[in-house]
Amino acid sequence: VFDEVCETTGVTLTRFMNEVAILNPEIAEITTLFGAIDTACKAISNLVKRSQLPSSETLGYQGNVNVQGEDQKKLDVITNDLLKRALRFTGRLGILASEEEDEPVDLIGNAVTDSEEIVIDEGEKYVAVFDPLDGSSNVDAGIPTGTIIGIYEHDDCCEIDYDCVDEEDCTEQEAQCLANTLQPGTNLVASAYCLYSSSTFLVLTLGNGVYVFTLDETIGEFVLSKPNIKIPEDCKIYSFNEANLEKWDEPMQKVVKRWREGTGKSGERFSSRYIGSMVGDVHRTLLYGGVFGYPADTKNTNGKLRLLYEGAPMSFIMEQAGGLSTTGKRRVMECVPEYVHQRIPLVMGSKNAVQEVIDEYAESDSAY
Ligand code: P6P
Repeated sequence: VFDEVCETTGVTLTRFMNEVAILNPEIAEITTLFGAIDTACKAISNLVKRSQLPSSETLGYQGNVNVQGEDQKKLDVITNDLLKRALRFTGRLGILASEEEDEPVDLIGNAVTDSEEIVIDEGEKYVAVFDPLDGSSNVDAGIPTGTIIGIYEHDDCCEIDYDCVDEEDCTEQEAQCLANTLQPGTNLVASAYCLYSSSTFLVLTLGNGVYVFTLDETIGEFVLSKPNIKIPEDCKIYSFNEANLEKWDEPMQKVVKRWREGTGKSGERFSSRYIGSMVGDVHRTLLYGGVFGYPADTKNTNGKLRLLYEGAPMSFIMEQAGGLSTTGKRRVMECVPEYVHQRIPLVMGSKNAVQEVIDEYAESDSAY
């Protein structure tokens, strides 16, 4: 379906989504959401680029600490509000969860733990989970940052065997489940990230391949630049914060040391590339091949990255491009979040290199 429509580079995202909607009426409403994502990412790109100007209103810290315990930058708050507003006014969204929100909220801002307050109207059939500006601590130094978005459908809840019969009986977890936010990555219907770097790239999948759009600022449109991309199966780049190496578990240390020494499956000595901003590291991995990861360590016993709005959406894109994404023992896409801000160890990228990690863990009794 996509081939005859979407192999034409230069097609704008708007036209791409219109054609997808014509050919796939059942997902036409998702294309409406991407209209909002398109606009929001252009606006965030502009905010990021201008954020370092002395006249910018977005410099510095908001003065709050978010649920992650991180000092919230003004840009974190502004981009979160911008994305929420853009998605909310599509009329297609029932619930949204964000790294910058303590709990998932409905369209009018009710936290889902007040489950009797949840307002989900007919037609609001999607749940959006997102990190509005991942890597924002890097923005002052001009290092790439990004927005990560996952889209789920309002599923018949409690596939997770909660015993919540009706909303009054629900615990906070069950209320969140009720609000359909705690779904595994295998339930994703779409994922996207926007990378704010030397260019602004919007990379998306609707479950049928990965499409890269580049922002052409002369016309103010994202244009298709790499249709249906596939990650190289072999690679010579690993991308980890090696300062943590001695704190990783044994299987992870063994594999990375082999890649360093050139004694891994490929027999090639790998180079290390790491910018400490997930969207930038994953995008380079997707295009050049490689393995990006943030394993568990003795300090971050569940790793650092969030399953719901970082690990799962990025894993969906990586797998759709022919790559793999694992915790070591489990496919990241199959991990069911127990709570919204759950962290997950992950290693993703070129199939053959990630398979080395999976094989090493299979022989170990590691927890992950
Ligand atoms: P570290 C940015 O803060 C982030 O959440 C991801 O974008 C990035 O991959 C990771 O943390 C970097 O963490 O501990 O290496 O600085």
